[in-house]
Amino acid sequence: EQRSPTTYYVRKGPSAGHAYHSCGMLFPRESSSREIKELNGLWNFRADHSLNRNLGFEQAWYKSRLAESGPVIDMPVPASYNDITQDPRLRDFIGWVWYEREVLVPSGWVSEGTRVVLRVGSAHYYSVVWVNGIKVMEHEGGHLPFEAEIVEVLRNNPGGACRITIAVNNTLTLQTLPPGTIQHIDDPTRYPADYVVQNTNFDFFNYAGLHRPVMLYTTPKAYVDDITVLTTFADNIGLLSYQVSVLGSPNPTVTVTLSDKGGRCVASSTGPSGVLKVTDANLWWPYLMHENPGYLYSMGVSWAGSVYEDVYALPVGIRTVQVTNTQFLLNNKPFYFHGVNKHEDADIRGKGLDWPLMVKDFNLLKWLGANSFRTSHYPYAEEIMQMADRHGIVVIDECPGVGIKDIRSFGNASLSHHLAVMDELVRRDKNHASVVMWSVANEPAAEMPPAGFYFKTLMAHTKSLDPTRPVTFITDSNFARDKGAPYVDVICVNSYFSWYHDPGHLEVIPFQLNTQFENWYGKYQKPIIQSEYGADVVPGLHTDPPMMFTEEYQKMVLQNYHDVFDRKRKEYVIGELIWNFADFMTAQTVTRVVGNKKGIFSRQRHPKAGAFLLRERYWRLANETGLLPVGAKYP
Ligand code: GCB
Repeated sequence: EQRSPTTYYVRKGPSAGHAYHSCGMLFPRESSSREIKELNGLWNFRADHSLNRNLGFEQAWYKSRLAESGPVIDMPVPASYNDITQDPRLRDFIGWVWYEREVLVPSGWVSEGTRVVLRVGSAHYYSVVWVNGIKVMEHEGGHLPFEAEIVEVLRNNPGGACRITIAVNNTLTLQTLPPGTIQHIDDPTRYPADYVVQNTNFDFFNYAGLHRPVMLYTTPKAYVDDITVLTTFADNIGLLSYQVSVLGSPNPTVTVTLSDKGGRCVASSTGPSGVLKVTDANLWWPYLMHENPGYLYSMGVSWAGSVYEDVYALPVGIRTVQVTNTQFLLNNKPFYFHGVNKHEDADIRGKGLDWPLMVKDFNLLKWLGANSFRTSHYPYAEEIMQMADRHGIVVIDECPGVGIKDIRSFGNASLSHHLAVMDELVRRDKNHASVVMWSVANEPAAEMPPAGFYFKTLMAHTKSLDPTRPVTFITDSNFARDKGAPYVDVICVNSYFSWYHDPGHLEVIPFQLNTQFENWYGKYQKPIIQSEYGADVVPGLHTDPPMMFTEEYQKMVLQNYHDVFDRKRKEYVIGELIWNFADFMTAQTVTRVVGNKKGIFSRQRHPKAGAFLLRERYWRLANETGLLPVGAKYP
């Protein structure tokens, strides 16, 4: 574990954490054969403030209780640690922090025939995990889950004691996703001694810590490891082809049943792969496109041997996705994205999963009449994806490929890590009906020479992982020079006319936006989504005529964009996603006022004037483009 002083903020290479490719990553669910113990709540915590951030490893803090090696504070999980205390050194901390939690495991869990798995929903960004002082896993990258079997370790420690220690390092390098650089500044005339900063190229605060639930769960020793479901339909027959992988048993007898919402079994099959046929299938439809959106069946997968049996229930929706030159088809009907970009971001908890916030946000989406969102700029919590499935909110699922601006981040090490992250993302989210497209990056330097090979490889790889969904990345490059665009299925463009370009000049929008669309469509003949547009508002600022940062100005930007969208959506524009759903925290810069204020809701989720404008529009669009009876009204 020794780290040399010159690399002291930097952890091992990205490849270290990817030992789990061949396995599944099913969301833990209780069943007659599986139990769960959530480890949310208070953990012990200490940031390693030593000069090289390496004291925790040198003194092996994982070997005994964290409180024995130094002072600890309470730290809630899930949450970012940054905003929990009043200490600016913790808010802006760079390096290793240590979490610890002790838990008692029921004796039945350590019996023969049971697997106990420790699962971390996400940790930013590099983690090392010990149980009772024994290292059980390492993982590179935030936003995605990782897990390890720990039953052997528990068996060595009678009495059920289980001390979990997790060291988390938030540093970003040119090879991580997102990328970043650690800069050491050695200038005693201008900076304090040992001065280190983390530089990034993305516009959100670099929150860190254990952001999602940590849990222990059990399965039988032979268990359902992964399920893949592909769906289609013909007339009124729904077809689900499934593949189940069972580990730990040579010849498992797999039984699969499909139950409708009322719990009635509508199809069944045996064998590790097969096709389920459902007559009079209820398709999965987006919110506001159908009277009964987000219809989910429950796919019960079980296998039984002479000794063990395992049962797992996976929610599945039946739907198809297809892209033409001018349209995005869901269940063979044109779908128009009227939605938002979001962040996992809120006061105090930062990027930590928060149930009240999550439900509030879905209620706001529905109030707004939004039928979709993009997981800008990283995969969101699985709990959020499940909500999207159930409420019929369509998702463009983005990986953490944000801020790829340095040419050194297009090298082999970066690419192979990026491919591995797509493996993890597709493995986690492949069965979500709400996910209709993968986004492999946001605003990379796509005009640089190596970008062509990089994105060609990345998108081909993603398609090989999932041949059923279109793939894209979000661009802000020049249409003629963008080297990734040839490989996308849908062009997704961000632009901020009258904001970053021609600030204050609303009158340029109709011209520049029209030209943007004509250029991209003219070159590629692919459908286009306006994947970001917007303007900052400090809530409560008003002027007439509208000036930048006022509520009136944001409304005028939106209105001007909408006029062009309304013309172009008759041709090839297939969606509009506002930047942003809510205000969010960023690094401190001269262009940010305690964070990015482009939300149509404040960070506390109060609407600005733009929210009401968008609400009228989205409901009107739903009436025009959905399949609801004409005249369907606000809720
Ligand atoms: C963008 C980025 C987004 C920023 C936004 C802005 O193009 O994709 O991350 O927050 O612009 O407000 O500048």
